[in-house]
Amino acid sequence: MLYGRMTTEEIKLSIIEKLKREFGCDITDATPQQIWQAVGMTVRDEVMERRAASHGVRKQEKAKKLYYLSAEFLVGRALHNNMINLVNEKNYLEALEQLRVPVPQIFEQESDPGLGNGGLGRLAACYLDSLTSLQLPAMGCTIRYEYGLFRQKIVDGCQVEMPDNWLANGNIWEICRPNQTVDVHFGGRVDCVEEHGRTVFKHVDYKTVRAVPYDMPVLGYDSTMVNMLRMWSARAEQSIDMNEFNRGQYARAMEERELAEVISKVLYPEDTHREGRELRLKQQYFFSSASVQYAVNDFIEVYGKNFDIFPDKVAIHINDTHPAVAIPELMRVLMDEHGLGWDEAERIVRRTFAYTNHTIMSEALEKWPEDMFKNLLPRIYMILEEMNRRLCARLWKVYPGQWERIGRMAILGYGQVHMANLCVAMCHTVNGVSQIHTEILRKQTFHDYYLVEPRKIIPITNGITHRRWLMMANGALSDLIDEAIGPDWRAHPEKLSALAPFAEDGAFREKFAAVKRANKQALCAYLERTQGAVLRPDDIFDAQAKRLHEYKRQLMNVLSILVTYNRIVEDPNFVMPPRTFIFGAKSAPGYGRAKLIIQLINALSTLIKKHPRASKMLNIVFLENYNVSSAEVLIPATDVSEQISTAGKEASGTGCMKFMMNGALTIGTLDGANVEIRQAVGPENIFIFGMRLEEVERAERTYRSSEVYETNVEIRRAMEQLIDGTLCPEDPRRFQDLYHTLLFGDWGGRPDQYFVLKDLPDYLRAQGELLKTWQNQDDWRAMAVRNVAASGVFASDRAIAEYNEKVWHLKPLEL
Ligand code: 26V
Repeated sequence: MLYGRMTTEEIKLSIIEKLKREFGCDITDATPQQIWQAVGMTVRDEVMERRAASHGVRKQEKAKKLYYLSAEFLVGRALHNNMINLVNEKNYLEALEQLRVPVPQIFEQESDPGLGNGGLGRLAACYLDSLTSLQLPAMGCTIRYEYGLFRQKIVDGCQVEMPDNWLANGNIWEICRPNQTVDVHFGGRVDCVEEHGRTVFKHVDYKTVRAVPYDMPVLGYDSTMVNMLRMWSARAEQSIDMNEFNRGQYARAMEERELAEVISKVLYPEDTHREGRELRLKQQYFFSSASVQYAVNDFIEVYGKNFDIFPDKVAIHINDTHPAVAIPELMRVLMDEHGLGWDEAERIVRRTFAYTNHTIMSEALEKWPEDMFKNLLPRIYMILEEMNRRLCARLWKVYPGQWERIGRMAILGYGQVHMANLCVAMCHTVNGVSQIHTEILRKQTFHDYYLVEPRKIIPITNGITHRRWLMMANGALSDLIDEAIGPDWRAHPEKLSALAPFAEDGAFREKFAAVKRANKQALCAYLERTQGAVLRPDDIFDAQAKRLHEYKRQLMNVLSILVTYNRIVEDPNFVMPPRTFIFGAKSAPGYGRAKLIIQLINALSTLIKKHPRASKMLNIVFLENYNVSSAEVLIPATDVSEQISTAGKEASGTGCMKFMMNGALTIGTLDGANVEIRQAVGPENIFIFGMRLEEVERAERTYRSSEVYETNVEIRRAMEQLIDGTLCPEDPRRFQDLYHTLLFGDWGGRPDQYFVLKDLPDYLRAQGELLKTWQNQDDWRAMAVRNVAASGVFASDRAIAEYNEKVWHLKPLEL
């Protein structure tokens, strides 16, 4: 337990004091934003006190430190989370209540940091939370994107991207550390010179971009330690060109600065043009280089230049390939800045880095044109050339004469730089994020490597932090769990298993249902307030919330709803339990078909609303701008979790775990972590349908979508409605592309490459089974309780413990 926790009285006084000092007002005339700031500053005082108390201990103890490099950290709002992790939530909520502050509205004043896009980024945030809670020294490293990804608006059913100005009101959590600024060099050329009888490489004529760090404290639950999320911000070397300015050339005076600083403006800039691709590569090198330089400086401060022990004191984790340039960057720093020889530097690098792969979709396995890479990062390119030469020579011994295979495994080849190959060749450990995904990495994606080093590729199934996704997002369920099994599960989430017997307890099930119902009402209120949507809280709430991608098959969900709609319209006696489908999804701005699917969801929603009888049983709501904060309201209110990707395509999925932990039942394919969810909860407590991986592999050779179309009347009907004006009377051709790709394919590709029509009949069957179960609420609730009870293994504390045991070997800091 902690010292110095503020009492309710102290909190009240502090808030009032801050309002007076910072804004010159009292609580009655403060704006909600000002109140939020005052509460935030009060929490921050406690956070910083903790940080000050634990600061320096890692260095004194000479403990190993992890740098977790990730292009994304979807951390979500910090205020409430910090209250919980300070184990002082009760006092804060009490104080706010006594000050008559409307709590949810105040929490909503905080903007959601736009530092991520999807599962990969949220996973990184969950992992920082667990690392800290387990007292493991770590630093998350990323870019301080000024405008994040984008804010999604739905206008006339279409996605419109707006800048996400998340820093508009400042960011009270961050601490700028200008003294730890480092320089990152782009362009120029490399000169070879002889110095003291050895060849050294001098990078000259480069452009410098300054990397300025901003740190956000990350608290662990009831832990004395504070880790940091370090966000690098790009600054020009010179803020303004005075010569140009004095000549009245104001735009030109600022030009250099704008060009340098564009690096930290947005996450995943559009890469459908060369400038965009180059900017992404710049971003990757920018934060990877800054992080590596910092890690080395920090190491030297504690251990001097004793680089032999570098891998015993520093672990660097590459989250997907985005930060892969950190690998040659560490080579560069060790050789060019500290004079190590190649062999020595390579030995250190190989023991330092580990890599997680998050997707097998080929378009996401990053490759860069060699000429672009060479122009932008000439010294790094040279290092890759040498690395590649040595790699191919080694592979030649294992695979003599097999040029094609060696070409597939090479870092440089066919005019491109292969980032995944770089990672697999140079990291000591590579992991997949679920069992099935790891099998695919071993048997397909990295098979050639697997044959050479069978123990390098290991499975570590993803996890989520139960602190944010249960304790914080679902306080009522958390209290109910305490009542049943005591509060031990909060520090040890695996103990949620003790809840299993309560599935058979009628009184408990009633209370459980009451919590769900209250959460559904809260979601209704939220959607009404934020986007004017009206929902019926007694409907089945069915959610598919994740990035929009064809492999995730939102389209299959839509077609299934359309089939149901047709059944209702055609049969006046048709009845079913009323059901609201909630979609939350952002599409990549340049991904036209994904955007079209968003339009289709909204068009079907409109069609249903127009039909008096259908609208009594069906409702579709598109949750605008799905993000961490709206997920926190959506997930606790959901009854049915849609996890319906084509088998083999979803690396893991983590939404599935969050829904499960909040008592939703899953309808899903045997893909990603669904496989493990089924193992954990038992096949009778989940609705599984669709092709298995082996069947997908077979169908890849034999499947013809036209067969389904020709033999299944309901599916044919729904398909025809895509092109006959039913869904878009003013533009009947609107959805033609979707029809066409399902039946004929595109760019010479296979029709229906994600097997939407193929799996649709079995999906409809599973939906029927699900509805039958819903009719017996006792059964349904018992199943839901069993899902919560079985969700403990999906806590990120378990995942991080596995990473630490198998990959990082950090020691918990005792304070
Ligand atoms: C790839 C690309 C490709 C070009 C367009 C922009 C863009 C942005 C991000 C990525 C990488 C996405 C990788 C990712 O988010 N993977 C997800 O990782 C989760 C955590 O492991 C996992 O649960 C999901 O299954 C996986 O899709």
